[in-house]
Amino acid sequence: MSKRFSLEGKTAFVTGASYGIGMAIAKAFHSEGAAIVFNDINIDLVQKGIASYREAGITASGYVCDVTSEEQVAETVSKIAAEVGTIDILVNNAGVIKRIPALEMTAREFWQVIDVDLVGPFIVSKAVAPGMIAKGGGKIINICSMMSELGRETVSAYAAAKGGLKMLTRNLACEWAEHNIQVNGIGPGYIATPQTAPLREKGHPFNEFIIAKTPAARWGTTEDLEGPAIFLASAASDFVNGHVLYVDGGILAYIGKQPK
Ligand code: NAP
Ligand code: GCO
Repeated sequence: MSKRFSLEGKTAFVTGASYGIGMAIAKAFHSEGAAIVFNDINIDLVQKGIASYREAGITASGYVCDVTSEEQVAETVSKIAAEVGTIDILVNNAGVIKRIPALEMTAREFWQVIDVDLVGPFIVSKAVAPGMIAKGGGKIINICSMMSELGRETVSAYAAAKGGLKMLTRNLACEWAEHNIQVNGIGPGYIATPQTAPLREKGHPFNEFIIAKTPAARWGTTEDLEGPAIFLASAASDFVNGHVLYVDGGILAYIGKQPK
């Protein structure tokens, strides 16, 4: 791979990366030479993640940290700087979803999603940026969603959070460009991970629905996200800023299969 996509000598911090999309992105970064750091919400997940990375030949550094806690995030970012190195690449991947009709969702449930999916990326970005500024630059990638652009029943809090995350991406891009920090997003389509497992159960109507709404006529895989993530984490994207790169098999371009 040409040097412009190299991540040699970089420290990459991927939040919520003990499995799923975050782990796939972290492994891709490692293949391009980055040192891998991740956090998750409890020690069991962190230990599971470290073991999974080790099985893939990766010595990853894992930390227990709730991205909604400013105190835990500040402590973790300091530990990473001391134990691994100042963070060059941040991927705000940690997230939750609650699929509840709006009329049935409590404000507390709504806030819980906003807290992790929108406030969390703000907290972690704010904690990591000073180190990037001191180093002369960095890369921040926010994991957005189809719901950054589209709505659907039962995911009002998640869509509000991911829509806000798109605008947070654009705003931080504007504020930190002068420090050579590029802030972009990746908007995955419907990806086969534990988060979407309920929607892919055999015979679930949503499974057929999504395949019909996707020109590529398939669910995405975490591997589909690896190349776009390497691009946005590398020098190849140094003049890309405030952009959300949708990796969706064409969903956002598609009005839907025309009746035969
Ligand atoms: P996921 O289950 O959403 O993974 C999220 C990870 O973040 C889990 O390890 C989770 O731990 C962790 N996490 C949750 N709350 C946290 C907190 N407060 N602090 C730290 N870590 C926390 O699975 P995924 O599908 O890989 O999703 C990863 C990201 O991609 C999410 O932001 C999601 O919204 C986004 N996304 C997913 C899809 C898709 O189709 N799968 C599409 C578009 C965007 P727990 O296991 O304990 O919850
Ligand atoms: C849902 C799904 C989606 C995906 C993803 C799509 O219930 O609609 O979970 O929200 O997770 O965000 O991009």
